[in-house]
Amino acid sequence: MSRRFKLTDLAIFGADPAFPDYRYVGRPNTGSRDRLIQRINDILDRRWFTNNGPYVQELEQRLAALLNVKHCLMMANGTLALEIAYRALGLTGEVIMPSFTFIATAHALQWQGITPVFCDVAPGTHHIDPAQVEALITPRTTGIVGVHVWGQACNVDALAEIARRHNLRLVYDAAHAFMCSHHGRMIGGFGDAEVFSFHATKFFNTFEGGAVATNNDKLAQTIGYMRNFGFTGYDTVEYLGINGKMSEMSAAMGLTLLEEINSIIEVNRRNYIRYRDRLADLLGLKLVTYDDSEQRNYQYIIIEIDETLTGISRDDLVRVLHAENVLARRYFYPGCHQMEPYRSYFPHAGLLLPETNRLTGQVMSLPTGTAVSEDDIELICDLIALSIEHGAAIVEKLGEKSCSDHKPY
Ligand code: T4K
Repeated sequence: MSRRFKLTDLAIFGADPAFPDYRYVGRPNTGSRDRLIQRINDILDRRWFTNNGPYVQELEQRLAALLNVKHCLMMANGTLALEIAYRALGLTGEVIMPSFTFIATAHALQWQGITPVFCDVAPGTHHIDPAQVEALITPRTTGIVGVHVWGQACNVDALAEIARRHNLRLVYDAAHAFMCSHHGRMIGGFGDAEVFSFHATKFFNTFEGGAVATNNDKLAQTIGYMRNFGFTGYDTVEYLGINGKMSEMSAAMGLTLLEEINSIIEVNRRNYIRYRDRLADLLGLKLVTYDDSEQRNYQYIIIEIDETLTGISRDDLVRVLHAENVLARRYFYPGCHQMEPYRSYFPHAGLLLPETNRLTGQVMSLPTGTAVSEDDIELICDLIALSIEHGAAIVEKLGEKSCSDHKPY
């Protein structure tokens, strides 16, 4: 692995890739193997594998304390957690949500016959625009879903006010925002409920997993029943339920990673600062910055590429990096409204989403986390700087090749 300083050092011009193996966005953090194996042995000895086992209960208590919420219900994954939260809150008809999010936020609604109504992001932010939310409310609207994109809170005050005035339920997709605060208060306690993802690619993972956090006792009880088929007693079913339970193996992973959570965040922060310092002077490249006065997980390194200034598009930059084995990702490309079934249901939705359309064409995510070294970041930044310096030559070389030509793993 060596620094890259001239155009012919780039793999698209025939050089060896900068990295011999892939650098990923979303490489899982692993934690102490000894502690995990110890817990797995406990699980095997106990022969209690799932259904509200002791590790799940312990994790729920620890997370509720960390997030300063009354209830944190562990789930099999974030998508099921969203579905159960939506259902337990009685959402029906239409629900307003941003299109600039991972597809699961929308699918969890549509899966239950609820229509996601796509809202634009507020200019200058990556978050749902409260002014447009208000304009999208109809007699069929029952709720709003805000997404704390990149771990930064969306406009919770404005959304709470709109929800109160129109008697709507308010849910937050907090999949990116575990261990993040807003005005000093931990994300998890806003709205009627907040939903986390603990998928392998999140900085805190339980292999697959998720949670619903809420301060509402009745809602927590309903969610608890719904994630276990609706059972309220040994032989009694009172709700339409599903299997949303977290397994003991997943909880063991969560408890193990929790022991190292601060050092993982510290690595993410160190990586963020290194990227921030190295990318600061590149014209046309804007890094999403984190306000250090809040608690942050720093798990996403997000840049926006303005091609009119850089001379190279976001997609061409992704192609250059992929050739170097740096698997940067386009997010949230192409936007929920451009994916099926929504693209067919609402073919003109994009007309109301100019900011979302701009962002989905400009935003990308760079590798970080404990699997990425400081030297890796130096080299990735060299490659980005070189690509911007020689934008025109790269664009000519790449021609019309599509960014989705390959998924290289
Ligand atoms: N809401 C939001 C805002 C979300 O971001 C998500 C999930 C959800 C809701 C739903 O929560 P879950 O139901 O997932 O708990 C990934 C994840 O699958 C997904 O969890 C995540 N968001 C989303 C942003 O990213 P893909 O399609 O990008 O995954 P994939 O397979 O391409 O993996 C990403 C990268 O991670 C790859 O470069 C390889 C690497 N990787 C992945 C896995 C699974 C590893 O190195 N090891 C692994 O085990 O969706």
